[in-house]
Amino acid sequence: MEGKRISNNEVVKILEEILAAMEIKSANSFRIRAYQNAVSILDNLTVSIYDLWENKKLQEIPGVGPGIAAHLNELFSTGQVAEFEQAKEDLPEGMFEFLELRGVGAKRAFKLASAFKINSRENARERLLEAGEAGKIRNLEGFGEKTEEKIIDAIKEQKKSKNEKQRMLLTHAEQIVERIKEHMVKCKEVKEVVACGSFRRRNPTVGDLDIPISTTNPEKAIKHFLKFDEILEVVNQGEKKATVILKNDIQVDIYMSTPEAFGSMLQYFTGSKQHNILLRTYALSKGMSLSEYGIKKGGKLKEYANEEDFYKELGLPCIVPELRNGNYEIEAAKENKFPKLITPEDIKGDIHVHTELSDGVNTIEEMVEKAKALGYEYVGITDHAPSVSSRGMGTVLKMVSDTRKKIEEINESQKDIKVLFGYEVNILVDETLGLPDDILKDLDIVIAGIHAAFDQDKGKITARYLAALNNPYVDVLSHPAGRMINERDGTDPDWRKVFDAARESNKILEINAQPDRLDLPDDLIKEAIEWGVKLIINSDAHALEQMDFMKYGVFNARRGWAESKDIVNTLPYKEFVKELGIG
Ligand code: DGT
Ligand code: CA
Ligand code: CA
Repeated sequence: MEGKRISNNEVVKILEEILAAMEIKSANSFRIRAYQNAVSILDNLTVSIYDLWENKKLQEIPGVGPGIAAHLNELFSTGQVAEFEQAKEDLPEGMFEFLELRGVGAKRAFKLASAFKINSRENARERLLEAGEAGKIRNLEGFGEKTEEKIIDAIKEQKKSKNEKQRMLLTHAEQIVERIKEHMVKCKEVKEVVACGSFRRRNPTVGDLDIPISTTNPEKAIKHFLKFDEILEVVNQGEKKATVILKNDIQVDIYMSTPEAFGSMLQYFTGSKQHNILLRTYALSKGMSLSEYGIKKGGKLKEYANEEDFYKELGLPCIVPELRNGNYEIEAAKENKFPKLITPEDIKGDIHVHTELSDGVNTIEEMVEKAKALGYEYVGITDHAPSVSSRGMGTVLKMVSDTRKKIEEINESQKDIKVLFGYEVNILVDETLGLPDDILKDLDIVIAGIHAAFDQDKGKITARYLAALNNPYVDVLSHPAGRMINERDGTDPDWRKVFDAARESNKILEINAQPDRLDLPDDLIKEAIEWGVKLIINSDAHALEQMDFMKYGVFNARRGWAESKDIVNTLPYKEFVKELGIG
């Protein structure tokens, strides 16, 4: 098939625009849901959608049904979709430029473009900014002064970040690294392929991939690498290194090394830059100089096949990549005072799991089966609490008792795993919780979390957290920093007060393992531990595959210097329930 190559980002943007048009026109809500689902899946793909289309594999993408596949087909063959063009025809075109602004959805975008007659995309945001700065947005129905201010900020922010490329999430980087490795091992002369840089340090986001390759024949290995079918453009090609851009816009730097010097290469390209700078200073004080080729002592270069020997030469134990952030790790290494970091195998259970009873996609039974397959001793089913104000107390009580009964049945029917029952309740703006104490007191687990009004000032956010921590039935504070990577910064409470309150009331702070949350962030994990606060790592899975996200939480905890004793879900069941005061 010959078509018009369109990048994944552009495809997603086109679909998001059509979704907005559907919303304005109040299209069938099932159709909207199906589209939203497909868009979020396509947005997370690391392979080229265009390539899948070319190979007639569109329908193999989960969530892409025949309808969307037909639209994509039309898009790639003709460059547009007739139905989309029609749907957008009578809408002011400027509105589509507003969809990427934080806090602006389809309806607001439509209202803004209509009110100011912004009918073309050209200069649309500039025109909206002008209207905002002239104080005209606040007068529109449903807007107000605060919203006006937010829209102005959002436009300015977007202007700033326009040329800053988004960093990819660690999960996406992992998939790409796997495919590169799969390709490289087909070359006989390649001995080892290790993705270094921020990837190896398990940074939550990765800018580009840095991949040293151990080989006996650099020329052949480079040639082989350049045949990788996801390469869009070769930016730079030398005898021992190459830089390419992949079709998904990711940059990959590869470096060839002999097996004898591979350790030095790994050390150098793992970084971080700050770690390397500090290490170099330390080495200089001992009369040694470092490079990616080895260590020079008295003018003589010595090579290292592995990193252990490289660090040993400096009189240091090999520092784990997650700690190489220029954060006292060299001091700790000098004194051999390293924490024994937690590992994924230490985790004995996951107690933040959603099911179809709220916004998850699987049943309780399916999530329990998955937890068993992961070898856990316990799993907590903690859906978002049903809302008393919208459903009424009678209905809520019935839902709670039905769910409890179901979980009791599962516990009676098998002995492999203990299933705990609880809810994730909202910490509301008025500092109360989403369920009354009468219900909370009978639950095994209460997880409290902020899900709205993140941008309150420090005092108010802190007060909300303290109120939740002071409730005797709350066990865990979920995703405490409220950040969404690449989307929003999150809350900024007075952390010392939050940590104090958690420690004093014996409450647990969560390390949420969702790859776009990783919340608490690593620096706060380190601080919380120093402050004597207990932590738990949860997947917050909304589908059974997401229970595998646990490892990202563990990586993040390692970056925060956490040992297994700092993380309560490394405890076996009996001690864990004692810790939570269950039973
Ligand atoms: P990224 O790609 O932005 O997520 O972050 P990194 O850490 O992967 O950084 P990158 O790709 O610029 O460089 C890869 C590694 O190369 C870095 O972690 C350490 C090493 N490196 C880069 N620039 C320097 C430098 O100026 N001095 C030293 N000593 N090492 C450097
Ligand atoms: Ca990098
Ligand atoms: Ca790089």
